[in-house]
Amino acid sequence: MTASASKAIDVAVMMGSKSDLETIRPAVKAAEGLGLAVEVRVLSAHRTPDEAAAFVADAVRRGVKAFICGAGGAAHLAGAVAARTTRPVIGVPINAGSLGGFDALLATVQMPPGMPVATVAVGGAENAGLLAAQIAAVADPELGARLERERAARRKKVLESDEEVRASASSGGGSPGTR
Ligand code: C2R
Repeated sequence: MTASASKAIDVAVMMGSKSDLETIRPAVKAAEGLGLAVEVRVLSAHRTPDEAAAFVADAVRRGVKAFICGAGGAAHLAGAVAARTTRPVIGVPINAGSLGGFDALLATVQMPPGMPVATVAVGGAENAGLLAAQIAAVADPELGARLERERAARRKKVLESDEEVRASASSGGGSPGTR
């Protein structure tokens, strides 16, 4: 067992293939940016079912607060993880083929009663990271405060854009930032 294998984890990020990595990366960035301990694994319900199940048990033992599972096509990973734990599972459907991610969306979101998977948009990894942090924040007021600051920063950005667009529109100029 490596040293990292026994460390505490807040969020476990799993993906069905290394080809999903770039799509899932914003989940890792969002969760780590909020100070959470994240472990990232390539594990498949189809191709490595035993290793995936073993990791779920290990992550639970290490205190994981939420799982994020990204997969494309016949995306069963989130459901397979949900079947093995009552910790919250967030599914990220990934556009990995000819159906634009609609296949993965349906496979992830259409869980049977009793096995919930909180499904974000196709490719919505950033929201998955934020949602995992919101789940963890229920028992962590400091994390909750960091999330409030993150929201406030987003709000400020939109209001600045609004200001900029209104100023350029009223001066009859072209699109802001292009002049
Ligand atoms: P490859 O690029 O490795 O052929 O994988 C992966 O998430 C990926 O998007 C193609 C797609 O297959 C998906 N995959 C799943 C699962 N394992 C791999 N949907 C699973 O367990 O659900």
